[in-house]
Amino acid sequence: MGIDDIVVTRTIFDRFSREFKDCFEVDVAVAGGGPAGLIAAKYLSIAGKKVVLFERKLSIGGGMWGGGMTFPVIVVQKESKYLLEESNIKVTNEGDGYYSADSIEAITKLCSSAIDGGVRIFNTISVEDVILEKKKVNGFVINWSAVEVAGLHVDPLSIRAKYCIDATGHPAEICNIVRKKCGPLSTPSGELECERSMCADIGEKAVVENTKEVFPGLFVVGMCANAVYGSQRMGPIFGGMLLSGKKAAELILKKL
Ligand code: 48H
Repeated sequence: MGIDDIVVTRTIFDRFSREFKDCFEVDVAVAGGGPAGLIAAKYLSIAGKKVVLFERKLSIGGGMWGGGMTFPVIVVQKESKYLLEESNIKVTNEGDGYYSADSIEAITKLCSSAIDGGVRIFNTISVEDVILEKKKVNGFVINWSAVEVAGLHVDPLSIRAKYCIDATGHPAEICNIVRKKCGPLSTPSGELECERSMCADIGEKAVVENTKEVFPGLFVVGMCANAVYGSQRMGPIFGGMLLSGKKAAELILKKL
């Protein structure tokens, strides 16, 4: 039997349509598919919650691919290495409490285990705004990244979520939008603070402390949490990103 091009087209369109429609109303929506967003999404999903994750780029993984300065290795601390191992990522003990992993293995397996855990991931979709209802963030406003890149004036679509997560990393994109359009954040000044220069020791502790509800309905994880609350960056040590994602999942599970 030959291959019918139109059957291929119909299969792709119908399956996408089915899966996209299933994500119009979810428990949790995540903006950004870096390590922090993937871990948060995975642990929410394996706890039985319906989770959708939108990633602007074609590839999932954010800043983890490149390890440190493109050397494809990441470093984690003892207390976070179990989060790699739970995704079947090989971890090497380097002594003195430092552990290393291959960054490409780490990010591909984090993504794979999030999908196995039930997370629905859509790439090439950017979150460009939030739904604000009764002074609470209740979902994301989304558009094709290609529309964004081309600068086309195309109105977006929306999905509703009981809780949303800003996992957009350094630029803290969703928090910036919420501060501008919805009101003050739960930072001391109500504004986004300025991310601080490198100090891994402080930054790694801070990223877990800063993982919280930054505005009703919106949580921050990973590098975004330090950008919003004005804490240090930490370079290619990724334990804090993983622990932050796990903490966000636990905080949201208590609320759902
Ligand atoms: C959809 C979006 C949008 C949007 C952005 O940068 P990330 O890897 O973020 P984290 O917090 O998971 O990890 C941070 C880590 O990679 C890092 O940068 C570290 C540890 N830096 C330390 C240092 O000293 O520099 O991933 C964020 C993802 C990316 O894939 C973006 O493409 C995506 O979010 N994204 N997706 N809608 N509006 N904005």
